[in-house]
Amino acid sequence: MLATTFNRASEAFRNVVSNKRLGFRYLGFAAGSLMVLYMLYSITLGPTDVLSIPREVFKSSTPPAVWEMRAEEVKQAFLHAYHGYEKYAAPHDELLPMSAGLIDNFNGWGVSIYDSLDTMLLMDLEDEFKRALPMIERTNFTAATPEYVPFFETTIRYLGGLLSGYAMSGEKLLLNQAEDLSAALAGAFDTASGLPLFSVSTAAQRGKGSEIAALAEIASCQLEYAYLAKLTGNKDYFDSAYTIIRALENADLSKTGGMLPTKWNVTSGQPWNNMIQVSVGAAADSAHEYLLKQYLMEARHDKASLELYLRTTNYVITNLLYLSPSRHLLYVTDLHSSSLKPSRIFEHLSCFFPGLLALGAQQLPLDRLSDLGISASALVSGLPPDVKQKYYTLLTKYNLRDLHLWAAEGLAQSCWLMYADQKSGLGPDEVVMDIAPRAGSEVYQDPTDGREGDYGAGTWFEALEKWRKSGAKGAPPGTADRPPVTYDENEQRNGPRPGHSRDYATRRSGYLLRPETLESLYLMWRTTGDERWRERSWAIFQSIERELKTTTGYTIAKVVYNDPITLGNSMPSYFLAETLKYLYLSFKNEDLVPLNKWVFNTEAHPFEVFNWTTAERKKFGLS
Ligand code: DMJ
Repeated sequence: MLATTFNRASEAFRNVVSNKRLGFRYLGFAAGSLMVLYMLYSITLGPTDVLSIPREVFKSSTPPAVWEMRAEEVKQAFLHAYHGYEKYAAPHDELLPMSAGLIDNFNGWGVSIYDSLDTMLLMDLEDEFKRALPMIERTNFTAATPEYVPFFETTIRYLGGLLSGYAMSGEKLLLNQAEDLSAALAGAFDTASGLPLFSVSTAAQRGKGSEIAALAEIASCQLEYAYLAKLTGNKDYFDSAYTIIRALENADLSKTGGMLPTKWNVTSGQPWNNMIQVSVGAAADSAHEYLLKQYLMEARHDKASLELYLRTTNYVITNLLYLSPSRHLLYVTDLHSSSLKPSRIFEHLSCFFPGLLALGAQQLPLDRLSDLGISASALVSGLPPDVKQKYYTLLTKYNLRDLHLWAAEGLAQSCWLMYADQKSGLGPDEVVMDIAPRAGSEVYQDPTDGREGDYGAGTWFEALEKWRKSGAKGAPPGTADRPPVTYDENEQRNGPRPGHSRDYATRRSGYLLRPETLESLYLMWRTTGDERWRERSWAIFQSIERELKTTTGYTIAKVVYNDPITLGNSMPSYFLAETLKYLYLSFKNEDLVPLNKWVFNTEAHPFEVFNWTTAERKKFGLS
């Protein structure tokens, strides 16, 4: 708006100068006003070459009633899966759908029941919910077997399920069990730093695990424990959550340019820098998610979490995003060892990241960070000068909200194409992107960009800089719609015909019923209103129905590109907690879980946004 005011002022200035009837008095006045306006403009917005590109929002022709029918189909899918679990596997952990068998792979307390509670509540499945309660009541979290339980998985699935089940139903049993469970898990925090150990004996309340631990496993319980503190008033839970937040805040991140590395020492509470890896995929993913979500869940109270979120997302945008050589697919990868070289592996697990960026771009005033008392210099303090320079360039040349959204759009599209490229319509778990175009392949011409730059093997941000400096014409690199590239049988076996490369090779060929892509497609649709994302979710759901439905439930695929695909024998509990929930929410017209009122934990269990009261602040020692 100020930019428009500025343009109008310059126009007025030009008119004044050209109007011969006006004397110098007026000219002086106009020039003075212009100076003041310009100063105001530069202070508020910074440099004048900030890029901002208007975006188009696609509306699909699918009528609302059809979306409701699609949501109903997902509900039926959930019922089919859950009834199969009840019939063949309850109260054990998970169903083995190909053999009508069962498995106890997550403590043997019936993880599928806990993970399903809030999905049932959202889908109005009262009978299933009522049948689940007695099974939950019977769980004894401190029984002698299993001897040790994994802290991270137990927290996100069991504790998360109990807490959101309570938040959505008010059923006191669920809160009581949540308290019992967290008391049983207390031994996990028995480290010098307060960062949790990998596993814990709930009977002996004793933690166990290596001193060197994965980021995701030490920093993905803060939402659950802060929420529990809010519900119970118990300071121990609050301390558990905040010890982790403060450790991340005070860690020395100079070796990784402000980014949280994947390995940490739980004794010192510092990053383990012997073999550095930075990533938003396996071993790191949910820790990044929780930075933004902590800030949102506590009604934007904890500025440190927000600063860390901004710092790490800016790091990812400038360092971990790349374009594939021919199709210019935008992807996120990880960097290894002291040279911090990209592995070019693109994981399904990383596909939560575009949704996170979209959520942040919707919920935060990214282009007016000064409103939150955050400056560019605060985000780079303590970092080496070359890194500072990079951040400075990033933060001032671009509208930060646009930048996050472009990254979200490009990544969400690549995540979707991993599915759409396969005949089965199901995406593999990991691919490795090509560095250079394959021999014989022609340069892919993007139909909507209308132009194709030579972006080389550098980062996306470098390509973006080239695009900006050459006039920023067309869509930013990697963001425009691209068509799928499906291989025929011969290409699948012997490699693509010339000019038909997908730009990647499959590294892990299974689709494990994972939610990340569907989670991002849901968030992209809800936060931008663009229905392309919703239609893509529908296409994936149809593939799941066609390829993975069994007589007892749904199963994973071992190889997504075989024709017919090769099936595995597993129905993970996150399929009930996350995959089907995000699908259902994508097709319901009503916004059942408004993103300004609820925050999803990393297992898609929604917690309600809350404020700390004055009494709680005093009790917990919050400023
Ligand atoms: C889920 O259990 C959680 O989303 C976790 O954070 C990582 N991914 C799995 C499912 O893929």
